[in-house]
Amino acid sequence: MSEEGLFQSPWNFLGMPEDLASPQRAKAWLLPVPYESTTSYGAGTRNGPAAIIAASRQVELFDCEFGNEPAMEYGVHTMNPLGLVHRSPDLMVKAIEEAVAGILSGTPRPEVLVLLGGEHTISPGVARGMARSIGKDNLVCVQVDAHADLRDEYEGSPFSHACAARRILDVCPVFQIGIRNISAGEEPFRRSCDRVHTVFAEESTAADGAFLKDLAAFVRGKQVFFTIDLDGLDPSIMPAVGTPEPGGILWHRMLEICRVITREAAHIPVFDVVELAPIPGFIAPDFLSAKLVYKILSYTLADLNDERWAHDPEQLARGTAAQQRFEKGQSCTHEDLKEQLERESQE
Ligand SMILES: [Mn+2]
Repeated sequence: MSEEGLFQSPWNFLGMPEDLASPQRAKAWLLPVPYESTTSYGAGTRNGPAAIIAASRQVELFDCEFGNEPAMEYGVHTMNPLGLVHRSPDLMVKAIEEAVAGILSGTPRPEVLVLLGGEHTISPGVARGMARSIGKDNLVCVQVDAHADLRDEYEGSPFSHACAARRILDVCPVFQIGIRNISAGEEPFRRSCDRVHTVFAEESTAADGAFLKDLAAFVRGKQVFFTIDLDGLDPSIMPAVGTPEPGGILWHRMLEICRVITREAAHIPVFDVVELAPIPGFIAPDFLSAKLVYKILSYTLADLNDERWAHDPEQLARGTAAQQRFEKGQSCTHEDLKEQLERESQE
């Protein structure tokens, strides 16, 4: 008996068919890390990864911006969730470091690894694991967040979620976007530290997007660890976080940020999406998170070489060649697009 039609798509990110979800075939690997321990206000981030995977099965694989189904080319392997260590945050961070370093230097290994949190505490472990496997000479971090997270210690732990960026700074420089919550103790450190560049929320959301040029320069030619604390987004589109702060980044600006990074960086070996605390019965934030992960994967892995897909705001507004064709009602396969781009580059 054929299973086709009788059963739903596999229970993995995007509901990928088994062959495209195998570690041998998939260029993207997804590691759920449902860790929650030091959360200070609203709880529930331990439910984040499962909610994102559940929502992702409803995300349309066809992406208008690309004019095809990017995931069907690169494939996504959903790993079993990481074993959790509850004895102390520093032991959990250590476990994540081991896991990330192991995955990035293993065979087979992903071109892009995504970690789904869980609380932001996991991110310093990611940075350390990356430094171990790919070195830290060319490594930088871009952080989207409402909070500077520059405390050296919080509630007795240097590995609290409130110290995430400070611990990443131990490894590599950090470019922060969307910040609108910083403490009196953090601000002098921020000003004195030349390894951290902070774009506060007002500038992050300004219509001209002037900071995108600084971002482009920061990531250009670098290996980038992109860490997304979902509370960097505005609570109007992302209320399902422990500490919602008004005045955050909206969807299209978030995509602009992602395009600039993927366009300018040498590579994004790892990114994480953390702090989703699902609200029972309210699925929009879960869906947004899933779609954001899919978008970043496609920006990173879809084999597009569109020179016009640059960081210039006007060009971003015009979209990719694929999107322009889609909007004109012209169907556009990936092969069509590659041919078109090759033709145009020769002209
Ligand atoms: Mn935050």
